Amino acid sequence: MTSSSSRVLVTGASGQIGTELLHALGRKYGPENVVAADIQPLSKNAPACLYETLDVTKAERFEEVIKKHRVDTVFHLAAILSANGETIPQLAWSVNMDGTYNVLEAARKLGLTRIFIPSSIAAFGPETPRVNTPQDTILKPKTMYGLTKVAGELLADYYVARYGVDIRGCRFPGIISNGALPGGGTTDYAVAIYYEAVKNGRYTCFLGPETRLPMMYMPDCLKSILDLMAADFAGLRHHADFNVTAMSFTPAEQAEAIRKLIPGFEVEYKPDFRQAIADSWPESLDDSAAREEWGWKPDYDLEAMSKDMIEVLQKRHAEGNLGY
Ligand code: AKB
Repeated sequence: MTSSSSRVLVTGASGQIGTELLHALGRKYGPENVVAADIQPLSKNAPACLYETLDVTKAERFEEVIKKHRVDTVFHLAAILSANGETIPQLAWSVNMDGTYNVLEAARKLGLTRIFIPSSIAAFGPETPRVNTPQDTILKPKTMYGLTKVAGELLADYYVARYGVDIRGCRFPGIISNGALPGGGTTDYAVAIYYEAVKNGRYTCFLGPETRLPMMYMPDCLKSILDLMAADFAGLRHHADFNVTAMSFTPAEQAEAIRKLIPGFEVEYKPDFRQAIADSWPESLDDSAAREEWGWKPDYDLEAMSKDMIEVLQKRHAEGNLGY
């Protein structure tokens, strides 16, 4: 059982989710029990915690870090996201596949208690039903990132069934936050739009105005990770592939929500290669399996999230500390 005495490792700790997960895990387990690992230095918004430089493709080093800190639980967030994955598919394969294989092998060999490995809406593809996408459906993605996520989900199921390793994970939609910026994803626009609205009152969006995608605010993302990790394993019929969502909107609808708080906010649309990626993803998700199996329920919708994002960013901007 993961308990309050766990020692946890977060890979990809400098990233958008990693930076804020470090804070949440520090509160839960105590900062002395949280080890941050990344190939990059931590974000300036990260809390004080133990840190190791780690390239997740290096299996021996991965195991060395786990042994050195007597880690029993890993949150394996290190990954190359969808847009960067199309720019450098070979790197996406190696980081996403070798990294996932290495953490699973470490769990098997070293007897880790529990692992969290996120998947993504990128696991779906153009042949998947796009509206209210079912939990169990066609998984034929067209991006390198997406296919590594499908392989990761299947590999996780294999390690659960074959070796009894306890692995959990969610298919995350676009995650919106104000801690560390996202890097190299197709949904990054939904974060940048708030920063640009606060800083410049205008934004040039790399997706078209009617591109509807599922999204989630960071507090809900952290809640989903912690709740899924705390759930009774015996009650889970799925493992590392739970659909989770909080809202779905288009860039035009998000701009309208922002305009209610920043009147006169202007958006120009210049779709680039990321449009094709977004067009191959669901518009909305059916997350009833997560709701039934471990009680998933989000708190934030578009209005509540926009209000919070803009309040936080306007305050930081006024203090000369927007970080963008
Ligand atoms: C991306 O856009 O690549 C990610 C994701 C949806 O997994 N944010």
